[in-house]
Amino acid sequence: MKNYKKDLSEHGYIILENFFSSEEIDTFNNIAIEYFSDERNKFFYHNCGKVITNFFEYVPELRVVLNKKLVEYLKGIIGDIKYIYHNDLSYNMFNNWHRDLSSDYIDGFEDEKIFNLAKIYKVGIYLQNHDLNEYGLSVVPGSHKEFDEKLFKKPINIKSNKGDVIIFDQRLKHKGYYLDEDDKNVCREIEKKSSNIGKDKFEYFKEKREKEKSTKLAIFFGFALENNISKEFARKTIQRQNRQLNMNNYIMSNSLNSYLESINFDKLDIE
Ligand SMILES: O=C(O)CCC(=O)C(=O)O
Repeated sequence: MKNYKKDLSEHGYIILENFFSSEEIDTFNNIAIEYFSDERNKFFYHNCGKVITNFFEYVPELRVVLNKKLVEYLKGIIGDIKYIYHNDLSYNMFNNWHRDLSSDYIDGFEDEKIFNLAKIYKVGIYLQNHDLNEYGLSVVPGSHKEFDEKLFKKPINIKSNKGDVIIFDQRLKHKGYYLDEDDKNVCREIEKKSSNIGKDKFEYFKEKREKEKSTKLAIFFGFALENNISKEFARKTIQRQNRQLNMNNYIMSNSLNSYLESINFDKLDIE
């Protein structure tokens, strides 16, 4: 029997294997591809991919990835967690090494005392297998407890399967698939020549990834235990998502609000 609570606290991440069926993931994958294929839908270009932040609002068909069973599991492992508005769906996005929590989102995060108080987590769901490639999530185990990056252990690449749900502490150092030197050269050329850099990079890598059979769709969403750090993170997340989606403010729709109530997932009170 796995001890998820202990593993999450020790290593900074856990994997709920086969949480969704392969058929469910294929359905999510089709919904995501269809959403991104329609230029009228809200999304933006980022790190060579297409991304929609706050997708629980704009792609309601995908709300089911956050369901009652998952919320119960997460509460059982972590405690009285709250919805913190942080969620994105991405298509072929690159991501180099980073922690999700930084002084951009939390004042004073360069202070080790504040770092140690963070109780913010993330769910990652990849909509394809990553058992035979390195395009899924890589992490530095234990780095969520290590303020000083000089003391990090060796990174590992997680071999996830369709249906697995990855949960990690947002202080954990992690990355997705990143550009190699050839890719970076292509990007530089596009940057020199293109009048629509984001779109042209996306189209170039889309074709390349289709040929290599490495098309990647991924879903990520945050949640947290209630404290002032989580509140600040949620407030800044809403501001960032508004900026990314060219919106002045965000008021949750009644339908998302009712959905969260139906799965017993309270929103973090950020007033
Ligand atoms: O793109 C990935 O696989 C990793 C995503 C990631 O790094 C993030 O959501 O912070």
